[in-house]
Order: sequence, then structure tokens, then C-alpha cells
Amino acid sequence: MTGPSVGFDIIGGMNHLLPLPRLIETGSGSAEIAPGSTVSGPAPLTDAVRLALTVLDLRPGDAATASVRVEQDPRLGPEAYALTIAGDGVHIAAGDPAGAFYAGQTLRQLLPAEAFRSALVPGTSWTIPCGRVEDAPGLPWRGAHLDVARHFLPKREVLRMIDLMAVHKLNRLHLHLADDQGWRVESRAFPLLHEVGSHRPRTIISHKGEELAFDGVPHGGYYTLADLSEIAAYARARAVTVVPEIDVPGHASAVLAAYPALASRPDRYEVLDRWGISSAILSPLPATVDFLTTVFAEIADALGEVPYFHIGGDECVLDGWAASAEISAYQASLGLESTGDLHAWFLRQLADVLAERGSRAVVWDEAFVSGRLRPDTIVMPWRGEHVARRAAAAGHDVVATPVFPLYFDYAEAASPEEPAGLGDAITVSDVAAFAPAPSEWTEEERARVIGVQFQLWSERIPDGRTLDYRAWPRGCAAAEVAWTGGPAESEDFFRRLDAHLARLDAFGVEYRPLSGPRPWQRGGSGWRRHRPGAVVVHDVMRRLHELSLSADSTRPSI
Ligand code: TNX
Repeated sequence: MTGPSVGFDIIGGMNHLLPLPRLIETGSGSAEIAPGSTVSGPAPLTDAVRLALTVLDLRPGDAATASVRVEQDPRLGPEAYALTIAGDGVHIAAGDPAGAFYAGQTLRQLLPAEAFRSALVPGTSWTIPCGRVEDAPGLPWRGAHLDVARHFLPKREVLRMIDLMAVHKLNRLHLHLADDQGWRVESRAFPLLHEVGSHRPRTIISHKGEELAFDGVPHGGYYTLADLSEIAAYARARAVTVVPEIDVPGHASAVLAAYPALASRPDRYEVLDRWGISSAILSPLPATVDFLTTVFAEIADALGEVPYFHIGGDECVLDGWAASAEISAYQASLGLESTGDLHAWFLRQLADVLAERGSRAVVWDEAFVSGRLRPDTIVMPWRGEHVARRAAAAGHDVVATPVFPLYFDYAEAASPEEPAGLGDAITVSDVAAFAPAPSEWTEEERARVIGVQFQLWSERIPDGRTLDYRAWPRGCAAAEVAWTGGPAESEDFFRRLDAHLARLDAFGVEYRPLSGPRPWQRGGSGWRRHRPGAVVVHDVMRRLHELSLSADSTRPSI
């Protein structure tokens, strides 16, 4: 550590932090943390700081000589920290390891962008400007959703996503592990789930309204239970909680390809090779609840702590239930009037099972609309603010997940230059301007908004490179909104983002440049060509109105 060096040209100063901290006081002069220097303090906190600054290879040392001194301050809340940089070194105060980790991440942003590489680049000056940052999150749930069902992402991509989440102080990784197009986790109790459900022989490449065309390429993959344990532990060390999702009772083709006896209608099922809403649905009979109880337990045991478990509940075509005499008799025996009631009852059973194991259920908003949720169930209102407000008013905790502007499977521009998106256009500005708890809501309703989460549905995200392009820099804007709790101040945000993109470059992220795709990121003229103007969400909405669930007049309309 050197003394203050007044007049030194410090790249970025303190005013390029992203997400924006609560308080920044710029000091004068600078300090230096040489690679291999020492850090002192209680182990859970110093371990977190060292992990955030891996490139510097900080060693444990003692307080008298350490370059970075960390202390626990019980007055600071969860995830909060204070970071002081003075001529005689760096001082971090945090209430918990997450706070210390975030102090480390902020410190990393104060260093040159080379701090985001995986190894030291010779000639870098590890200088930091003097000053102080006091910081705490605006919202406790700052999420990224990865759909690993439509296109499988190998474990290394998931771990890398966790690293990138950590850079942005995002703390919930929602893994969509099952859908019509694939089941993505090992089951020892029901091995056909991963043996049969995890792959398909081909994938659709045509778009809506075009002649059907397929790629003729098999696609698949799944995480072993050991992989899940590893992912969860890797995430936990980086202040990220994994939220698994097994989407039921709809989106069930892959499960039913493996175990057709769980269907409401006897048939042959296949792992789907195309997108859209399918009518494959699990039966709501007790055998299904028992089956899922076992599967949930396997997943939860592998993950370790599972405070939240997502059970889907979206886009269910309930005709199969109405057509089954056995299911209708079961419905009548429970005194339930409609298949919509049965849908709610089924999800309630599962939420109760999860509660017994210490997990809160999370659902997409259709499950709220169909009523009877446990009061502690968290709702993800993907269809927008209207349903979000209703869930909040009904007393549910809500994580804002609206299609606009948080569906990052939509293209950034309605341009044929873009790679194919599921719709368009959702820009970085749209995301940065998002207000998770609108000011016209009542105070009680606003207080129910516990978070913000962006969704990376992967129908058109076949690999990690496309994932980078779709996720960043819109993810930077979502992280800013989640961390501060409200919309970003646009001009200041884009100024800080400019510096932040150099960090993503150093990290090796193939993000979408603000000016548009690089030549090799364009959609081209083949299967990856974007069809501008395809605002798919409108089709989805219309379709939902046609479904028995939302058409049921005894239910509130969406
Ligand atoms: C709707 S959001 C879905 C997903 C699709 C997505 C595409 C939700 C609960 N269901 O199944 O992948 O739209 O944008």
C-alpha cells in the first residue's frame, strides 16, 4: 500500500460504479493493492472478499500490516457494507458475508478493468481512488432466470452466469429445469426422467406462420444431482441462492414421455421439438402429488438449503382434466366446482409439501389468478403490472417479472440485423426506466414488491454466446433497478455503463454493443434471422383468454 498520490490519473474515479451505491464520498489521492497483499478479519467475511477479488490473490494476514482490513458490524443489515479507501489501506465493514462480498465487488470496480480478467495482465497498476462507499440493496430479490429446458446450458455456462451475477450484485438464480422440450435433472427415484426426458431428436427452426422446418440435430443434457449440489455451493459462496423450478402441471411433455401414466389422458407423449403452449398436462390425482413430492425432495436434498422452490403453474390447458371421468369424480369428491379450482388445489398441495420441508413456493401469476394460494407463496406476475398489483393487494410477496421490459428473449431492436428474438423490442433504456413498484400503488402494495428478475427463456437462445448477447447489457440495467429499488437516472446510468462495458470486455462477455450487433452477432439470412415486429406476447395473451383456466367466468379475468 502506498500513501496518497495526489494528482494521479485514476481511471474512472469513484463515479463509475454499477449498480449505483447509496452513498459515494470521493476523497483525494489514491491507494494501491498489490497482487498477493494481505487481508485481515473474521474468516467468513475475508473469504468472501478474497473470492470477489480472486485475480489479486489476496492472502490472509494480520490487522497490523494488512492492505485490506475487514470487520463485522452488526449494525449493518443483510448484504450491506461500508468501504473506505484511505492512504493507509482499505477498510471494509459488513454485517454478513454477502455484504463483505459486495464490498469486494465494489472494490473490484474501483480497480482497472483488468480486475475482471482471470489472470494478472503485466503492467497493470492496481490503484484505487480514496473515498468512501456506503451501500445496501433496495430490494432483497435480484434475480436472473435461466431456461435450461428449451435449450440445455452446460454446467460451465451456469457457473459463469453466477460469476456475472455476482459482478452485478444479483442474488437469485432461477433455474427453469423442466418444460415440454426437456427435463434437465437426474432422478434416482425415477430415472426415466433424465434418461428419456432430457433429449429430443431435433428442434424447430421455422417461425410462426412459416412452413414447418427442423434442424435435424439432436439436443439434450441434464445436471446430475452432484452437479446441482456443486452449482448451489458455488452460488452460495457468491451470495446467490438457486431457486429451482419444476413447472407443473402444464408444460409436461418431457415428464410424460418418461412416465405417461402420470397423464390425465392416456396417450403416447414425446419430448417436444417445437415451441408454444402444449396441452400435455399432469393428472392432479394423489399419485402425481406423491411422485412430485419425491422428485422435489431429491432436488432439494441436492441443493442443500432451498428457501424457495418454484412450481410453475403457468399456461395450463385444463381440457384434459375435464375430459377424464376419474379426474372429474376426484374433483367432485373434493367439493371443487371447476377445473380451475382443481388447478389451484393441486398447486396448494405441492406448496404445503414444500412448506413442510422449509421451502416457500413460488408460482407464475396464473396460479395466483386461479386462487387459493398459501399466503406465503411468492408470485411472479409475468403478464404485467395489472396482475402484479392484484397479487400484491391480496397480500402476496411479488417479484416483478413482466414481459415488458424483463423478457430478455425479446430482441433489443425491431431490426433484421438482430439475431432471432421471440418478439421485440426491449432496449437497455426500457429496462433502466422500469419501476418495479409504481408510485400510483398504495404503500402496502408497494411494500409487497420484494424484487425484480429478468427472464432468459431459451427458445431462441441455443448457446452461451447467444445468452451473453441477450443478457448483457440489459442485465446491467436490471441489476441497477433491483439494487437501487427504482428506475435509473438515464444519463448517469449510461455514463457509468460505458465504463462498465470495459469490465465486461475484460471478463470476456460477448454482450450486445449499444450501437447494435457486431457483424458476427447478426441474425444473417438463415435460421437465426429475426422477424421484426413479432410481438409474441400479444398472441400469448389472446391464447390465455381462450384457455379454460382464464375463460372460467368464476375466476377473475386477467
Ligand atoms: C411465456 S412466462 C412462457 C414461457 C415462454 C415465454 C417466451 C411463462 C410463465 N411462460 O413458457 O418461454 O413466454 O417469452
